[in-house]
Amino acid sequence: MFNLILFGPPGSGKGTQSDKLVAKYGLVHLSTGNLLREEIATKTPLGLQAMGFMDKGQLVPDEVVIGMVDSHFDNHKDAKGFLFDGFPRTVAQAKALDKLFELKKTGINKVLILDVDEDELIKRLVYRGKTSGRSDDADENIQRKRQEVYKSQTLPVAEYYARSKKVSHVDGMGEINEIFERLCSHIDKKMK
Ligand code: B4P
Repeated sequence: MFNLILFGPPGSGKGTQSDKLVAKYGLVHLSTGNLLREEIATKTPLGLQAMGFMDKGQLVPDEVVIGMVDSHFDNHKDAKGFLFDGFPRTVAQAKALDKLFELKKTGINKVLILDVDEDELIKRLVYRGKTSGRSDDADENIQRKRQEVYKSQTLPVAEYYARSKKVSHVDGMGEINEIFERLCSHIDKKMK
């Protein structure tokens, strides 16, 4: 199995790049953001619980997200690998993923972190908000809150993985295809 984590602040392009990466490498895309939005769209109890947190720019509680990832993992037993997009977002989630991997006798091959300036992040999210219809894109205060949450709760995950020497930073500024090529060059080196 080849398991990749794509990491970065809200608006860094994780979703955008994941779509291209899964198409190229045939990995199963596991985006917790997309899974949560599907739960909201179908008005499941989990979705209704998650919506209150997402609309305020907060993270959804760990136990909710971890349970969702567990079942997604089980639904793709024959996968040749996973691309984790937006997960893990807390150290507790990273530890839960380690346990899950231990059970499945697999592990993380690479963690790629997209680095993007904060002004550019806000600009992208404001622009996305004009067309996405996403309630967490609705105003700049929520977006600033999401950047704060990233710094306080999600950045420690990067430190957690830095110890395993599987982490590389990738410049996430510039054209989408240019950034994609940068990501691919790291993955190709690791797959050789
Ligand atoms: P996510 O769905 O993960 O999304 P995101 O962080 O907002 O955006 P992403 O980085 O994927 O950016 P995108 O490609 O769209 O999270 C949403 C919410 O769900 C979280 O706030 C949280 O509440 C909840 N959640 C999700 N996972 C969770 C977890 N594990 N634990 C707890 N809660 C969780 O790019 C942004 C915009 O920029 C797009 O419009 C795109 O077109 C544009 N763009 C991309 N690349 C560009 C480039 N190079 N140049 C210009 N524009 C670009």
